Amino acid sequence: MAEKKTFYVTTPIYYPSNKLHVGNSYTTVAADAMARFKRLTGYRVWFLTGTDEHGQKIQRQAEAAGKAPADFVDEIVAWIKELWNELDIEFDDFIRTSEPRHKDKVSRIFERYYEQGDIYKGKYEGLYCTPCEAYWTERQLDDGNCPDCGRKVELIDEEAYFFKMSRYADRLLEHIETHPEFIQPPSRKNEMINNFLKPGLEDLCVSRTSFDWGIPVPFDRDHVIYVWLDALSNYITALGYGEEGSLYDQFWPADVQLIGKDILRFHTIYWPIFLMALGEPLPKTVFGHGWLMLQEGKMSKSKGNAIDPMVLAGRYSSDALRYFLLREIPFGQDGVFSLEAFITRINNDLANDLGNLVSRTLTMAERYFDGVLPEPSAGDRATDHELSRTALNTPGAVEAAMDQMKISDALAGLWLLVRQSNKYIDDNMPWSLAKDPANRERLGTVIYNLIESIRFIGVMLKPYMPRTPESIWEQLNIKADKDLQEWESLAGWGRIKPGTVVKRGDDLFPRLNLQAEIRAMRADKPAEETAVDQSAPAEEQAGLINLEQFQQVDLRVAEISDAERVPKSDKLLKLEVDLGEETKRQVAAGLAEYYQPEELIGKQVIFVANLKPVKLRGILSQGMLLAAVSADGVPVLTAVDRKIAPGSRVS
Ligand code: ME8
Repeated sequence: MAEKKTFYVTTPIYYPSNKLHVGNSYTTVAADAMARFKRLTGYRVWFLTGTDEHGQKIQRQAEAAGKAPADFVDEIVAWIKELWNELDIEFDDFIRTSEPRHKDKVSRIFERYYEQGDIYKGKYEGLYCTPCEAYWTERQLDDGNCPDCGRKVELIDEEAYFFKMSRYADRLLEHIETHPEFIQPPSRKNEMINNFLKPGLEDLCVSRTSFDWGIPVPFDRDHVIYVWLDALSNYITALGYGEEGSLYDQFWPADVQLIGKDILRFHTIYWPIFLMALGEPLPKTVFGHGWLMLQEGKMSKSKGNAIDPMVLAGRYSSDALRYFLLREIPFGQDGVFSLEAFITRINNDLANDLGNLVSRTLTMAERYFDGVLPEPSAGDRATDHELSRTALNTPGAVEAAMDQMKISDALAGLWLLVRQSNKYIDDNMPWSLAKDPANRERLGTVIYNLIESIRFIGVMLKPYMPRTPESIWEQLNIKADKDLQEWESLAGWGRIKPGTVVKRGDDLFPRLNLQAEIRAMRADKPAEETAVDQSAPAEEQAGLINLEQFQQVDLRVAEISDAERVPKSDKLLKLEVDLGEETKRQVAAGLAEYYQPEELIGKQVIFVANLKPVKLRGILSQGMLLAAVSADGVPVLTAVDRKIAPGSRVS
């Protein structure tokens, strides 16, 4: 049997200085999705994460908490592991830089640099940002402050060891220029070249004497090794670098090292130079993703304004949080985390699109076939081909996107199949087919195809939302049939067996009430955070509404499927509109003077779907069509720019 291809993916190792926030979870969730995707598609994967425990910042925080650094970090590391467990992060190894397996190797690496003349002893007089654990020159400061975090820098004057970065600068520049995949996304490459490499690399101070929470320099124990040299080495020490027959031989160089853009300099300048000095190959790709911001600005552990991922996962499920993080922001760009956007995604993509597809299909399978999956007939209807073709093409599209680290695009591609499946229901109207026994075979084919499509979706969802497929397998009754859950099973259409007894389960994602969620989450927040939102009266007086108020109106695309005049009324038309729901809605609209019934049929209009029903001239009206009104009072119906599935949300 051929050897499996390997895939090594890493996250930054986080400072256990405080609980992690949703931004740190973002990197780890992305790495986990990548790792799971590669495992699913046949790779032997090694996924490493961990904690960066040394340094002045941690030592000071431990002191402030009245604890020894080791005890201080132990507690936070336990919490971090619990968080990863909660978010279904399936790492293969978790490295702590305080572990002997790491410390011993870093000492040896440092010694080797010294022996081969990469490190020499000198005196450091300069500026240091403790929160970032970074050295700066006067010229690099931003208004006298750290250019990365904006905080005050400290003047340091101490004897220290230096690494001769300039020895490797030309080789690094050449590597970056000849390996376009090394720094991703490509937009970040020039920043590194122009801001750091081109102006000339200064030697890097790689030891400190003013504190002792670190790995001692083996031959000069008053010094501890600079925390970034210590931390960056984790990516190879965890693999057992230097040991005979270790994982290092199988997995290095890393395929993707995922980091936030804030630490790109450390990973694309220092790290490759440290590796070059060891004569080791460089990682294939270092991917610097964007920032997840709050509406009020940057989130940060030390600012304490962060959103607790444990709370979000506990309340909304880790699958929902993972989906949001991976789908909302094109990987690489900055994005905003807001509860509104989060709940809206859950409602639209997870409750409406995915949840409804599964619950509608299983309800119909039970109602029309007692849950026994019918045999499909080998018809050649265009709609069946369209569905199976989309399903068969989706794995390739998802894989292509993942290979370029376009995780959000991968999910968008998968959702095309989800939506296509919903459209398939609307196009085939199983509830109409069910009315006539002559259509029984056709009805069976439609239900079969939908179930098979849901199976496809379940398999492809696994890397992103590991729990939801389990619930789908349960409902499809294929929990024990592992073959049907594998990526390879997506190579052919129609693998789920007729006769399988499916059973509708709980809704995958119940619809949430945005207002209620905002109120509930706000109740958990400290007063100063809520105060921001209470400053709105001036806006309200000016007649403005906020986003939440707007979102109370459920606007949908409705397709008019029938229209007729109302006897004895000049003004009213009785319409039937399709909102993608199982039954159509009836509406009485004051359009008879302006539109002929025939011209309305097939039109897609914007529709208010959550208006209280009323009776007009004895006709029940379940919603309202939106129209613009001209100066002389003529209503002109609103339309959508191009055809879209009935029921699509307008927002
Ligand atoms: O820098 N949006 O650790 P750290 C997106 N120990 N990602 C964010 C984020 C945000 N708002 N905030 C943080 C360190 N991150 C070092 C790393 S590696 C050898 C040493 C993510 O705890 C992002 O990936 O400050 C960033 O690079 C990482 O958390 C920094 O975590």
